[in-house]
Amino acid sequence: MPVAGTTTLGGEIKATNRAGPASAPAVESNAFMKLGTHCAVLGAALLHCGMAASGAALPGDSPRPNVLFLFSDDQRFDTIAALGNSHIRTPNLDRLSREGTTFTRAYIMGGLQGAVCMPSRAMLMSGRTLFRIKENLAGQATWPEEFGRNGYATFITGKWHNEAPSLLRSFAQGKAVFLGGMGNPYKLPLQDISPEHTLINKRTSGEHSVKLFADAAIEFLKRQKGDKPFLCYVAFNCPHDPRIAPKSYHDYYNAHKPPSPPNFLPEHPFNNGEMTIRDEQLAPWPRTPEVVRQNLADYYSYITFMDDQIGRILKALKDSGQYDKTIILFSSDNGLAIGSHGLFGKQNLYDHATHEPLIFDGPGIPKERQSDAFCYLFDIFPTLGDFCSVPAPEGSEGRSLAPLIRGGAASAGRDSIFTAYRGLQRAVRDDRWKLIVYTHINKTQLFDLQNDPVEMRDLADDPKHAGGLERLTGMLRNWQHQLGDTQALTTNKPEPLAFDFSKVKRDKKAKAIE
Ligand SMILES: [Ca+2]
Repeated sequence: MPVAGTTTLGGEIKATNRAGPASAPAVESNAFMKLGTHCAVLGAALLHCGMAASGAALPGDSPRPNVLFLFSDDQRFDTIAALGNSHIRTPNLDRLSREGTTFTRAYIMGGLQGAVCMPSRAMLMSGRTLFRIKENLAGQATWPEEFGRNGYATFITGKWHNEAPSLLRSFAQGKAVFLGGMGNPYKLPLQDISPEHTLINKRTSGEHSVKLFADAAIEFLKRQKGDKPFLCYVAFNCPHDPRIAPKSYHDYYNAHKPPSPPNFLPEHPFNNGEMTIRDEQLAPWPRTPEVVRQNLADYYSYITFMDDQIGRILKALKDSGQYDKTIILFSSDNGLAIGSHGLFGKQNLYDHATHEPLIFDGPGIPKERQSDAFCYLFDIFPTLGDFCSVPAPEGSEGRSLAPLIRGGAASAGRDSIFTAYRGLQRAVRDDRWKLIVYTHINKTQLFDLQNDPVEMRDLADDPKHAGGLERLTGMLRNWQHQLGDTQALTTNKPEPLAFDFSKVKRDKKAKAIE
């Protein structure tokens, strides 16, 4: 049964935790809340040894921890049971969250095209902000390259969406690599990286790709004897559509369908500039609760299947004897609407599209902690670099979260988060308020996230909030200036506000947006 007050989709974890299960840790504003004596003892031990300040040495007998990087594809932030979703089963992600530190306000900066995965991953790998990346990373150094240069064995399995040259530059070893955006998991084209840094063994997956990626990671982990630290990057093509899991998972969720989200709408209330892109064509208009619930059931089936594969990888890590020397990281490249606000895709700036799960676990990472410090996915590698004594590649702009994790800082130094989608949408959020600007129609939305975490009550036209609107617009312009974003926030030739769905012919075989 859902916990009373639990927001399953679109809600903030902060609100969820307040009403959530007794075991769910609470969030303390821009700081950590310690739970239990264990982490307090660990924190004290860290300080006693001077490790928190040094940044290099960590508990355990290795000053250079391994990294197991688990990365999913299109997974919303609110799809982990331990973080307050009582409708999904994610026992292994739950365990990671309980045994580690979870950032509850992690975001992607957005995308300048519909296939948001590409810029998201380019930002992750390079540490660069949105307007300074090349999506194929040509001429831009990556963090895995730097790990390799600094003595790490680097390995990839799974999805790489930034083209072959940057892949071959970034990882020394690779097995079952999918170079692309999406595909049927049973028929996915896979390749390996040869010792000569070429792509070999091109084949079709045959088995489910998510299982094959876990198999490849397990095989790599079995080979590790501790003579050299490793970076093992496992990028699942899950839960990106087509959402096909083994039948038993679909059977379970078809019998236990999640409810439609609290911010469900049959149609988006105005033309956001991206009303009929392929992702939006995955369900007919008007959306119905039944169709949304079926899509969510398939989405959750796929996530639970991936969670079981993550369990296999974690067991292999334990069996390898490397578990206590390994930092485990879990995150996802972008979110998805699936019925929230009448949308289905990731081509918007509501929280469900840009807000990501982010968990750190392992040596030096306090257990059972959450932070609501503002962070971006391009902070992940700077953080890992900090823990692993790997210097930043040229151009990396992300900030290490390690001081926060170690408890020596109150925040990541940001008081707001900026997001962008093509030339169409810009948004900024601070601790309480969120502004979204639609540049092609001269429309602005203002949400009070404290009282309306699912972004349903637009206060932009309320004269009471005129001052707040001005303050946030100034904040947005300041971010644009800092990032080199020249997009005008208004237009002289606005498109009509309303969108007429009756004239749209839905293409059921619409070209994939990756
Ligand atoms: Ca994605």
